[in-house]
Amino acid sequence: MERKYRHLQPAADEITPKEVYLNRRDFLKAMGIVSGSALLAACAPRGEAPPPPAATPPAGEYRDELGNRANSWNDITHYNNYYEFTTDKEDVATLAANFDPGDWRVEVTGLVHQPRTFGLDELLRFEQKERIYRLRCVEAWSMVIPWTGFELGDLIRAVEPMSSARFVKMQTIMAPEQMPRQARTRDPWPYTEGLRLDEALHPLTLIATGLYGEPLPNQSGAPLRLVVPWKYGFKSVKAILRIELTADMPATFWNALAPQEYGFYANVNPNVDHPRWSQRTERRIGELGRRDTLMFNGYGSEVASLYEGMDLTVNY
Ligand SMILES: Nc1nc2c(c(=O)[nH]1)N[C@H]1C(S)=C(S)[C@@H](COP(=O)(O)O)O[C@H]1N2
Ligand SMILES: [Mo]
Repeated sequence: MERKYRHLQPAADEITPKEVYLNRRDFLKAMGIVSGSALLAACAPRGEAPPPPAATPPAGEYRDELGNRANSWNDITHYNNYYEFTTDKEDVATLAANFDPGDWRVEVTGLVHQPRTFGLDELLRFEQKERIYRLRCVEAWSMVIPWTGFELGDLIRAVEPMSSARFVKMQTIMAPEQMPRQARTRDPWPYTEGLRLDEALHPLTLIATGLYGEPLPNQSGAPLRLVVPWKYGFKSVKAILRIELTADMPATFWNALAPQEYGFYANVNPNVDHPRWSQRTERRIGELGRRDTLMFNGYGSEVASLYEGMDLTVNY
């Protein structure tokens, strides 16, 4: 177990009987192997959405470090943003069900000493971790999601960044024959996102390969997607195919579509309104009423130092 971020793991031993905790830990330990083969199976050319977890997790077991209960599998996989398929959140699951990722490989290139293309099996060799993170969409809704995956930093260090590298650009697949809105619209596909290198190397920055210990379903970004919990959800690009280290800040999908509304940094900030709505509160899916939005989505003690000297009242 990683020490520094131990508090970001579920405090399971405090809130569940030891027996349940140990069983689940043992299960997760086996995950590296289990999810490896399961992921490969998920790549077989079939049109079935993966099943929900065999057993519903014991009530209260999955909580974030603030004590918030995780959203259900059903919430997390039936209320999605995935504009390659549709803008209707409840239709993503159905429309993405037949998406066939094929023999997925991730090209890591640009300002690195060891450019490399990774197969999924190789990526699953990076230490797999569980992280229960809040996801705050720029549209002012949120969820708590138990991801499994590895730190993006592990991948970046493996390709040895050059000292000239300052940013990391991440791109999804271009597959208009499978993704109806790529064929239908003139949006700047493929969906591209980026981070500053120090953000990408931050230990909270995850490449998720699973959800509730199951392989990532298509609607969640199979076979792998970024998760940056202190930023608005649109930064957490799904179905990553290509990662490039660059000297200059990369152009991004939402910034290209509406630069005055969606900045590059996009840190969750209740004090900076979206031009068309307030960001002060949010609707947690599955709850009545609204919650206060937290600065950096509640991860300020971990990440605020990355932005020292930056004017946080600006929508970057
Ligand atoms: N490729 C791609 N990634 C994407 C999006 C998208 O439309 N396409 N939407 C983003 C937005 S706006 C959000 S809020 C999150 C939603 O992730 P979820 O559907 O797993 O909750 O995915 C992000 N990643
Ligand atoms: Mo979003």
